[in-house]
Amino acid sequence: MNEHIPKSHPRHRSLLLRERLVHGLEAGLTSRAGLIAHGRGEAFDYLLGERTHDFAREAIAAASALLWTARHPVFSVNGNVAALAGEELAGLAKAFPKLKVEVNLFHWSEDRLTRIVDHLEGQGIADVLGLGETEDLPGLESARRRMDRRGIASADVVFVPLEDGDRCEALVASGRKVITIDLNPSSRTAQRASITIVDELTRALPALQAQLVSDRGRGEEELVWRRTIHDNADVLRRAIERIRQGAV
Ligand code: PTJ
Repeated sequence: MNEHIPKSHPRHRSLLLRERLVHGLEAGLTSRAGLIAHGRGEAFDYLLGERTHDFAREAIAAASALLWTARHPVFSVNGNVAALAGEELAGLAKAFPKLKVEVNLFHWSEDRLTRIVDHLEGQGIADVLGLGETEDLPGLESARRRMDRRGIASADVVFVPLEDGDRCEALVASGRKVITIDLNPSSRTAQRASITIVDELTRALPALQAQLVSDRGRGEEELVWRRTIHDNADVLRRAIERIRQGAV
């Protein structure tokens, strides 16, 4: 699918991600609105210099500590995440088997949900949730209120990249800890989450995987300390400052 994008092209990586999304749309994984959401992300990535900054690395370290010390962590997948990062997510789930994966959609349809579950299981992720018995997240009217009983409904930590603000707020209000990946440090999700990784999804997930592997076997006390001292407001302030400086 990518043969027409030469490796030498200065925007090779960015064009490749667009291809993944277009392919996702054609395969019935991604919503049409997902293309627009991606464009917004691209603009912020451009302003951030398209690289992983220190403030993102700090958030990744805190996220790893929170995931290792969680009772039941669940990763929530939408149509964009499925199309962009199925492979990266499979790597993460393999390195950190405690993580359950659940499909949760804003533009809900059973057909798309089933396609995404099949796509992720085809990537090697076992027992993808979302099609089972659900209950509603209080305070949310959109289709994203659905929580699989075996997944988000019983989770203490929910990882929700590329999230909409209402759901993030409702998850936090329900007492759950929320980790997000969002290139816009001013979004409501970024501001409300417990830990915000301001970085591009497909760069952040392999970095998180490496961090989880390096934290394997680390003492509980150290991990709890790391997640406790993490200052999300400071991370967001530094990301906004980086955007103000302009792309270099
Ligand atoms: O598949 P569905 O039906 O659940 O719909 C999913 C979308 C993405 C359409 C829906 O969740 C949505 O509209 O999201 P928003 O509210 O546009 O939020 C997406 C956020 O993610 C924005 O702040 C973007 O800047 C950011 N973003 C987009 N692409 C990336 C990203 N952040 C990191 N990496 C990206 N690749």
